[in-house]
Amino acid sequence: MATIINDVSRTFSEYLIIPGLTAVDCTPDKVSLMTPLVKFKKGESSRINLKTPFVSAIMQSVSDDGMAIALAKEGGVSFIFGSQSIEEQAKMVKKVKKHKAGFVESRANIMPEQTLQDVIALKEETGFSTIGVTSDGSANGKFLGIVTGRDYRLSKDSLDKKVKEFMTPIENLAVGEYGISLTEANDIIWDHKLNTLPVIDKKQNLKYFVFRKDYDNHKEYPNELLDDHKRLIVGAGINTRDFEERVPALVEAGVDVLCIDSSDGFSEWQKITIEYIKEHYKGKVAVGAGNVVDKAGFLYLAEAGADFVKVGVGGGSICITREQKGIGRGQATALIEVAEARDEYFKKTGEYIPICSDGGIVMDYHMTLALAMGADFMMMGRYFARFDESPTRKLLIGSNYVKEYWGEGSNRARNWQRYDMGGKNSLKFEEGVDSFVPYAGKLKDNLDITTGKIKSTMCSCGVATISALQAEAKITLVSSTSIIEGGAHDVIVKDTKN
Ligand code: RVP
Repeated sequence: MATIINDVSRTFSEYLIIPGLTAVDCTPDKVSLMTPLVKFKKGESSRINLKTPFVSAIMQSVSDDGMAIALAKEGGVSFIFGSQSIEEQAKMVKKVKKHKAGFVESRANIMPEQTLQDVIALKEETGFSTIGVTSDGSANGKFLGIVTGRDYRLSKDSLDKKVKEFMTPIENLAVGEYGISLTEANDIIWDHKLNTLPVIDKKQNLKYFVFRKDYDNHKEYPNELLDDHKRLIVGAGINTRDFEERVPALVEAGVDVLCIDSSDGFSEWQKITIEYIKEHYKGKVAVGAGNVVDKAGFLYLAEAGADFVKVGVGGGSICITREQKGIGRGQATALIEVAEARDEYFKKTGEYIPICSDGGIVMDYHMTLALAMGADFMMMGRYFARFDESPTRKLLIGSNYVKEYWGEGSNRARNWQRYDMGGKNSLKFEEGVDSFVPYAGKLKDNLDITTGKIKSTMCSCGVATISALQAEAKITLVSSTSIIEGGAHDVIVKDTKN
């Protein structure tokens, strides 16, 4: 007979944290969110520690090189999506590793024959107000000029006016030569009173922009996550099919950490993949595995050699795996069981394997709950998809801006390897949806608020580190009636827009 677990499996919203004694010197500025990314032995520390306990999801609509740069600057890591060609993925990894603080590859570009209408559309779609004009409209094409809000007047100019007629052409611009240092670039910006300095190579191809507003950049990013060569740290998703070709290309590109991306990670495929990486790279590149939802799944991947284990099946905001296949488990219950298994494993073997809570985070307090329940860090898709830095289009729907967000199991992504059960190479049925999420602005601004809330809750618990939170937090189940009590209730909330 099948094993029936009669305990209900639960989600984050069914729990709350009970405050502990807050000491006078326990203030948010003293709270550290540092947390291990990869496994380590008792008495040692992890080779990579996150300074913010967030990683961005291995998804087309979330993690490209732009997101990876922005998140590493804030102390987290992006796992660049694997549902693209090996060459394209390796190229993105390289871009992150080559990123130089203050030098930004242009993300909004246009051709001279395009029109003012196109400029306005591009500005809306990308959110960027400085647009590079290149011969082929690419970020590294032959540089011809720039367009900013100062170059046109919507009240006077016709929408079909050609870009070449109103752009500021290269002849009228100060430019930096490729190879210039940030200090030199900033000197030109100050001397010429510029807002933007285009940096071009000998063939006049656009390489970067340096923005005046990024001056003193390094001071803005105290949590920046760097490798031994002062390059940003980056991760990448891999699958259990083409790893023998993909992993070498990613390692060659400089990837710091890999993660096997699968909706169900309790499989021999994952063990084979981990063993290949361990045998060929002897620990030089770390590899996380998953996803699992119970002790058995965790132990299997831990014993196979995983550097971290990802927890969660079916909880993602765009995920319909539970409806389609009937597999999964409430995220909180899955996390609690795996965290217990991780602690037991640590006691027994002296090896601490970090666990990552993946999917289903909706409210900021869910993050603190996940950490308190034992997660070392969390992977999020929806959260990051809402920001300027995610790779998808920003659209105006009705009177609200939204960003596109689609699942890897949707027809749009066609990431069949993630859902592969060993059969033919195709997506037989969808396990994800294509959706919109409310646009939320810049990653940094949102992250500051979110981490501020986490730190504040930790102070309420009287703890200043994630490990202390895990050891000391008191968590309680809540009834559905007390969930209502948690929001504004029995009052008429004022509409602050009026
Ligand atoms: P969320 O943060 O709730 O949006 O969830 C993101 C997670 O959902 C991903 O990290 C991944 O584990 C999962 N995912 C991605 N695509 C799909 C799908 O199409 N079902 N699910």
